[in-house]
Amino acid sequence: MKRIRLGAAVAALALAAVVPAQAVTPPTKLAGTVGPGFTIGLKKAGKTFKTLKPGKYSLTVADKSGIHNFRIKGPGNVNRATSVVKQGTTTFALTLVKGTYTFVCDPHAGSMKGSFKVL
Ligand SMILES: [Cu+2]
Repeated sequence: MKRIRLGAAVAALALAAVVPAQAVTPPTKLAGTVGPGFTIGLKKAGKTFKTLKPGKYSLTVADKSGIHNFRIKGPGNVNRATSVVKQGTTTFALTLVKGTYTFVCDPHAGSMKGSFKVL
């Protein structure tokens, strides 16, 4: 028993030593906006897009209205949103997997919406 536990401890230490040595890729930045009019948008490096690659993203949403919000929803249990009544800037850490993601303003989901695919 002791030997097994020691083995596990050594394995854990070895893993801890290896993981930080790997290059950590910073998350790709995305910028979402909603309001002040009836507009919602999402950009990467200042441009709209239709597709992204799977991976880690940092989404900063500028919510510029007290009657709109910004919700992003899709595969991998992604479902994050800003408040409808509050304004301000919020950053979400997202892990995107293959599939279709949508972003909407909940109170006006019929008209204020967009989507993109992760391929
Ligand atoms: Cu709205």
